[in-house]
Amino acid sequence: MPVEQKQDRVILTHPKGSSVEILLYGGTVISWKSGSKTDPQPVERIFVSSKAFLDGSKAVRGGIPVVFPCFGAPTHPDHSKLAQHGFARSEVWTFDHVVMDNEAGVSVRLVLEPTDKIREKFSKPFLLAYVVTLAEHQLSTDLHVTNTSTSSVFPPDSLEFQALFHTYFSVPSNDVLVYPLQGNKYYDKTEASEELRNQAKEETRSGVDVRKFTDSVYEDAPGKYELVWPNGSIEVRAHNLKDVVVWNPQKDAGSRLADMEDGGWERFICVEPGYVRGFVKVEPGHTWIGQQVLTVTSGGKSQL
Ligand code: TA6
Repeated sequence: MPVEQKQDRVILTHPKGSSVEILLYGGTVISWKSGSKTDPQPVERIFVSSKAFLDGSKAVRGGIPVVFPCFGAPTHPDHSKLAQHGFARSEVWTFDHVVMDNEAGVSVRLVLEPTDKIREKFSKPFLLAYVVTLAEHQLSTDLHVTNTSTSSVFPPDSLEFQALFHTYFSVPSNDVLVYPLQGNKYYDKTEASEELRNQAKEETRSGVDVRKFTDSVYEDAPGKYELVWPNGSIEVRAHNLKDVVVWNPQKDAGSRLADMEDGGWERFICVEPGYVRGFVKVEPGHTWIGQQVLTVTSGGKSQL
């Protein structure tokens, strides 16, 4: 069954064997199983901590959390009452409809509209639509943000936000590199002082690793990335998402996360396409779309 709706999740199955599972809570992709041209055997590509909460009690530790309308601690006045990474990853989305279901792929649309609970912390009118599309070796996630304001005040009631796909990629070890970030400006959030965290650095490495605690925000990044490990690789393409975050807490920071399984930091890398330096601005009646396209370019069962 290409699209299976369950009480708390939607499961997409591609005719060639790949699959994706989306929790309605947060619209969080919690599984993407796919093979590659070199090894068609589907393998889990997404990391979810075994200690993650999947019952809606808190944001999922792993998967692809949808970060909106703010990344990190809020800095915009419209977001001042929100928690870290905003509300989209902690609200229950609604299954809207099947967008596509054929040999090429399977695609569904979820929506999130303001509830009283959201409006208590975020007063701006909006409509979020999340389109998840599964192909044989590819997964894409598109976030559509519409400013539904009908106000005719001047200046227009614009919607200002940040958005990011907080993708946890499952990898067999920390022996993974991210290309091409050499020469790119980035901000190092592992720095002890706020002054240093706000100081731009230049990436000097050809391939970026996460063997030590890494929390780097690359600004105006290439928009096409390759994650490479000894027996596999995944390409990440981003559209309308000018920045990318690379994060791995490693043992010190990771063991302090109550929902992070022991040693989990050795089995994932977060490469997170987003618009997080500055704010997207959408005028009433208009829609912004941010997309990531993930393609397994090599590796499969043999990588384990
Ligand atoms: O994307 C990296 C980051 O902003 C890190 O600073 C760390 O906080 C991570 O997100 C996880 O955040 P969370 O709120 O899910 O614990």
